[in-house]
Amino acid sequence: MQKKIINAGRILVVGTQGGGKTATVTKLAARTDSSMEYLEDFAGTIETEYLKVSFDEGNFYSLLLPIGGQEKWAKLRERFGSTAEAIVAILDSCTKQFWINSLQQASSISSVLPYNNYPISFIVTKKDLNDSITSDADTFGETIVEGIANAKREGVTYYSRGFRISQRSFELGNNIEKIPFTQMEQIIANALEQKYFTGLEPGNARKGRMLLGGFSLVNCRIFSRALTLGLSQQEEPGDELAILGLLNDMRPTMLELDTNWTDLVRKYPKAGSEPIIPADISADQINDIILEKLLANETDIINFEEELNKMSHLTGWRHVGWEHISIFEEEGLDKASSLVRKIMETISQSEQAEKFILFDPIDELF
Ligand SMILES: Nc1nc2c(ncn2[C@@H]2O[C@H](COP(=O)(O)OP(=O)(O)OP(=O)(O)O)[C@@H](O)[C@H]2O)c(=O)[nH]1
Ligand SMILES: [Mg+2]
Repeated sequence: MQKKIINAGRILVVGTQGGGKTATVTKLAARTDSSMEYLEDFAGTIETEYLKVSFDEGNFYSLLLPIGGQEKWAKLRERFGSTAEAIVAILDSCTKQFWINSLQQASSISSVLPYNNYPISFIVTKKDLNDSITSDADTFGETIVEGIANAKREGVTYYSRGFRISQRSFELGNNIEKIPFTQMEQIIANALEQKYFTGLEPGNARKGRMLLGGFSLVNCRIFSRALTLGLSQQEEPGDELAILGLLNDMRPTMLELDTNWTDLVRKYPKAGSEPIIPADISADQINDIILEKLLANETDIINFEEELNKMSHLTGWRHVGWEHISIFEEEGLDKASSLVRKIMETISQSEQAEKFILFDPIDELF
């Protein structure tokens, strides 16, 4: 008897940059395709990738498309979204302030989807790192307070234009009371990099060893940015989505990319004035912010799920489920894999809907 081969369609994987879209999907694809391997990469996805995830000896499959999470891929995301069969949103469990950006990416697609019962699910990543940081939160606080003290005394050295290539520096001075966001982001990234990595080589982000499980160079940067945001205050408050958009514009720190808040705010005019961080912040305060504002727990995930469900009458979504996983544990990959399979099965239940038909402006006007 001839076997039936089912292609369940294309599944779009969205979420804020550095959340783990490429890593998660590549690991899933590698389970059935031995030529695939996930290699840690300092650069983010350019445009998109096409990765085949299959079940039943390859007879039931989908193409998963992790779209680059940075803001510059917004139009591409919408264009690809209009022909995708389902959405998986990726949320980083170590930077929960950025979740709203992932949700925004998913909903930007649903405005172009002519479907009801459209399958959506979310995968919360970096469970391993969430655990490591929780148990090391005290050390994070102390390391950063030390980093600020060093920066005041000796100034800050950083590298731009590629990994550790062109060296640059800035002074803070001993009497500084408020540190601007751009500089604080670099101080935190430097302090954590110095504490949690060894053997880093200029020009080669793949060399060097992590000293804290799962805390990659990319994770160090995404986390430093989220923590700087968590510690900051803004004199002229900006719009939350504009701020998150601005922060999601680049993968390295702003200074490593030779940019800063003042330049970026021209692109995100609603983001408000550059946030500042009190220079005398204590290790305990940092610790509290990490635990309250950055690291997600079960309640955060359930609240997010409620938000998603509340939106479904507008979006046409049918929420299929969620998992909180680490891509470095088989158990996590098993869960993600079952979830993807469930999404693929749900695809056949989505229905064409009238409500999203776009009006024709020419017809309306004449
Ligand atoms: N510790 C830990 N790190 C993870 C996990 N999943 C992803 N990462 C790390 O997160 C970083 C970013 O992962 P990517 O897969 O490149 O993120 P992305 O969402 O594709 O990012 P863009 O392509 O920029 O949109 C990498 O250093 C990954 O190794 C996880 O479960 N645990
Ligand atoms: Mg990617």
